[in-house]
This record gives sequence, structure tokens and C-alpha cells, in this order.
Amino acid sequence: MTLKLHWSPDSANLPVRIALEMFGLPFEAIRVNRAAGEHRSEAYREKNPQGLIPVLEDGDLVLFETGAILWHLAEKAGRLGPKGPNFSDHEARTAALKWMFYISNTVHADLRIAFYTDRYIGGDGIHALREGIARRISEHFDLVEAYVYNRVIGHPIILPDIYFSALVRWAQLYPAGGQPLLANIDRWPTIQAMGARVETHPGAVRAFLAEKIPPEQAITVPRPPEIPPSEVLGT
Ligand SMILES: N[C@@H](CCC(=O)N[C@@H](CS)C(=O)NCC(=O)O)C(=O)O
Repeated sequence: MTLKLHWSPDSANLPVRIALEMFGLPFEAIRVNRAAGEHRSEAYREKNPQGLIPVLEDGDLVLFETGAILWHLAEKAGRLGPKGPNFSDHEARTAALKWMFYISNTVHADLRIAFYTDRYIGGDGIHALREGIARRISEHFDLVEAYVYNRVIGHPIILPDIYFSALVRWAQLYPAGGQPLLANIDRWPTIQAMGARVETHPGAVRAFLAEKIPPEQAITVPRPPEIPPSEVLGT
């Protein structure tokens, strides 16, 4: 049964596509027109009631939430990464799961507040909120740098590396047209090394190219996708 990924360039589908490519799982990519608000349509909400990208379909199984989708792919591939520990390795799996939750419900969730500030606050408050989030993101990066996923991270690439790498990219690029959350990641050499391992993996390069993302240093020194910004972000 072919997997179906609902996606838009450089959206939360990116780590999912990277994982699909790295695991060598065949999939069909279904473009969601974000600029036209297709992700909020009734048909799309039947797949993800939140109206958010991505969605992954695996036969009758319809999944949303990036972290859950990534977890499903690792389970399907039987590994925590392209050359990572077996999914049945209890110790490695529970350590990876802990970091997947942290990345999903703390780091990714904070990024979303900065990218959609107007949903939280109006007027001048937006600047203060973005500054606060930028501070928090730096603290999250400090934590990841210090704990390095308790050594499950990095060698070899595993699921949290893939998910976190996408956030490293977005924190340096977005909000588009505004002040990105982080100017660069020079302060975090371990994260930089992790991002470099992910961005040079042939599976990740295939994913970047499919999303019109310039593949050179797409995580560590990212550049925007080579398509009009309205097609990337929508609303
Ligand atoms: N927690 C969700 C967040 C996904 C998410 O933020 N998707 C963005 C694209 S990067 C989106 O659909 N944004 C449209 C919106 O918020 O209205 C997940 O991990 O799947």
C-alpha cells in the first residue's frame, strides 16, 4: 500500500519527507495549496481536523501530528533511523520517544507561537512575544546541546535528529519578512554537527530538492525555497 504525504514546501511535512526518503519508504506526495487555504477545507479537515499540514495516509490509517507520523514511519521501517537502532531496542526507543515529545510539544509548539503571533496577541505585543519566544528557543537549543539526547542522538542519525533539524532550519529562516528567531546557530556546535549530518544525507538532499529548497547547508545555513513566498507560507 503506497503511503500518501500531504505537503506544502518547507512546511512541517519536511522532516516527514526526509524520514521517508532516508528509510527508503515509497510514497505519493500530494501537494496542499497552502496559499489558497486548502488545508482548512472540509475535505482536508476530514484527514486532519486541526487543518494543519502534514497528513500521512497509510491505507486506512490517517495520521496527523509530525511527531506521531515520524514515529509511525520508524515503526514501519523497524529502525529509529536509516542506520539507527532497531525499533525493538527498548532502551533506545524510550530515550528517542522522550526527546520526540520534547521536540514536538515544547520546541515545535514554541516556534508555532512565533510564526503565528497574531493568533496570540495584537499590536506592539507581537514584538515582545517574538522576543520572548526567541529567548525560549535559545534555551531549548542550550538544553539539547548540553544533553545531546542523552547520547542516542547523532551517530547514527535517528528520528529526533530529523525532527529537530527541521526546527533548526525554520528558526533561522522564519517568520518570513520579519526578524528570524535565530540569526545563526554558531553557539551550538553539537547541534550544528547534527544538522550537518542530516543535511548531507542523500535522502535529505532528495527531500530538499523535491521541496525546491536549496540543498547546500539546508539545515545549518538555510536559504528559503526557490518559489514565491506566498506559495511557501500561505496563511
Ligand atoms: N503540531 C502540528 C503542527 C503542524 C504545523 O504547524 N503545520 C503548519 C505548516 S508548518 C500549518 O499547517 N500551518 C497552518 C496553520 O497554522 O493555519 C504538527 O506537528 O503536525
